[in-house]
Amino acid sequence: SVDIVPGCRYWPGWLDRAAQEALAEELRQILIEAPLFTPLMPRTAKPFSVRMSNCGPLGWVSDVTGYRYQPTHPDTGRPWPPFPSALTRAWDALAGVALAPEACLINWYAPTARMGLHQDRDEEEFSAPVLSLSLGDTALFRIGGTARKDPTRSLRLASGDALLLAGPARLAFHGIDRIYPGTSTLLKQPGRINLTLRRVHAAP
Ligand code: MD3
Ligand code: FE
Repeated sequence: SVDIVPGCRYWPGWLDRAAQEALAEELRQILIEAPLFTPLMPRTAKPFSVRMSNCGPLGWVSDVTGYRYQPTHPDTGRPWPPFPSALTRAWDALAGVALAPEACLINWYAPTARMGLHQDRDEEEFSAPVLSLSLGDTALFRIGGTARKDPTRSLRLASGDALLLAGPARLAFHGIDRIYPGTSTLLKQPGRINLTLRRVHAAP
């Protein structure tokens, strides 16, 4: 793996093409059970350009009342589907912690979607890392430090790439500046899926 900033490790091509195809097919089934929803910014109710779903015991949601993790889909009220085994295997291989993940946020980027610079701080356990897997079109990812004004560096995340955010990178500002449509043939439409595996609660 490659170190991007302290605590941020990168494995280009961690999933081979066959593993990407198998995971993409599992995600199609998951998104039938737990359809993509459009998160809204708290207070302003402005929609995110990224659409989302989740799998695992908990899922991240955002609506006009705030950000939170919950065990059910905000539109259907049903529990989130279980993790595909490929995700728990990736966590066991790369996360380097005994704590099991509790949530996997599924982000869907249409070619024009973006995610502004933000920190992930809705979890109570920051000692556990976040593991990201990318599928489909390449994205321009940006990561800085723990202050918004800190300098940033950019990295292209391609289909099959894995990124681990641990230690000082766990609370780093980060975002997605753009998608490069037509850079992958994995998905049946232009766009990108990012999966982030997370521990939400402190160790029992
Ligand atoms: C750095 N997702 O879901 S993945 C997110 O590509 C998110 O969809 C982006 O930011 C995406 O919150 C970036 C890489 C990533 C994920 C989580 C992080 C970087 C991170 C958490 C802390 C620090
Ligand atoms: Fe994030």
